[in-house]
Amino acid sequence: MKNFGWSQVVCCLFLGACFVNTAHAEIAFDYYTGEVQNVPDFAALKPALSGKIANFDHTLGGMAAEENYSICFHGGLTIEKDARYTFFVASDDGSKLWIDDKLVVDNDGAHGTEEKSGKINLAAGVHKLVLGFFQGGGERALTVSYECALFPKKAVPAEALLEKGPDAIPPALNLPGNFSYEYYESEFDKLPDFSTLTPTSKGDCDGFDILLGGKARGENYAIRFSGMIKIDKDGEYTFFTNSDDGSRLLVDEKAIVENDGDHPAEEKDGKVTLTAGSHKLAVLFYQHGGERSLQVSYSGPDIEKKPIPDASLTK
Ligand SMILES: [Ca+2]
Ligand SMILES: [Ca+2]
Repeated sequence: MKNFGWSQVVCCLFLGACFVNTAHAEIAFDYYTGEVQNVPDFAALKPALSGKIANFDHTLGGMAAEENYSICFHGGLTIEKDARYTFFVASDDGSKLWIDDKLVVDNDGAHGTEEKSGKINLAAGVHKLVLGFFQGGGERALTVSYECALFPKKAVPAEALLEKGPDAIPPALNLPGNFSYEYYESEFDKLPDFSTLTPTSKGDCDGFDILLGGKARGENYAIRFSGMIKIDKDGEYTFFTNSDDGSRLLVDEKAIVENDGDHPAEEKDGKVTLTAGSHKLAVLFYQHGGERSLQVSYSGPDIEKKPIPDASLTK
């Protein structure tokens, strides 16, 4: 009898553990019908359906229509360790990811499958997560991944999601980025003379993040990124900026890439001969209206053209 009793207890504990895990591996959703061109302001709309679902299932287990709908997933995200995280959202059509009310990934607009990323410092614990998604016509897709120094890029597992986020936003973790920024809020139609302006804010950033972890507004601002680039080998290097709107890249305070003026995403390049060691690197960028983007790449001895890796940048 005693043994039977123990096995019942063990069985109950086991089932209890399973039940808890299942209940946590779901996120709340609100589903909205209607044609949109961007992730809508969900607060202004009335959902056609609400509930909870395992992971970010953009078909809602087959309950969603095939076209012309949007979903607001909302709940909690469990983070195991303090770190700076990069989040990736690949979607068809548009998506936006907020963590602790900060816009981390902006992948909005009507488009085929496209991936965008953004970075945020997160302390261990539960964080508030909101993921907006919409599907216009044709194909549809939605994948959310993340990475940090502790693990390589992987899909956010269902086990990390909770139906309800924390009531209060956890305080931001003050991890330094590898680069510095000065951010200026004003309307520009070409790069300003930054030396005559007072920055709206400044601080640390990771590489050339024009969203500044969600701190930048959507339009009418400029950023001066600055720091050092580590060069491993003497030789001639080509730098590239692909930007919307204008940008300029300077090495050791000399302009190498000139890509100024209002324009959609456009790439320009320039060459410079560098010795092995650390060199000053600055990238100036501004966003006027509409779309915005910035990619900074380089090529050189033994380096095929690629985005400048985070590991080569320091403050
Ligand atoms: Ca689509
Ligand atoms: Ca623009």
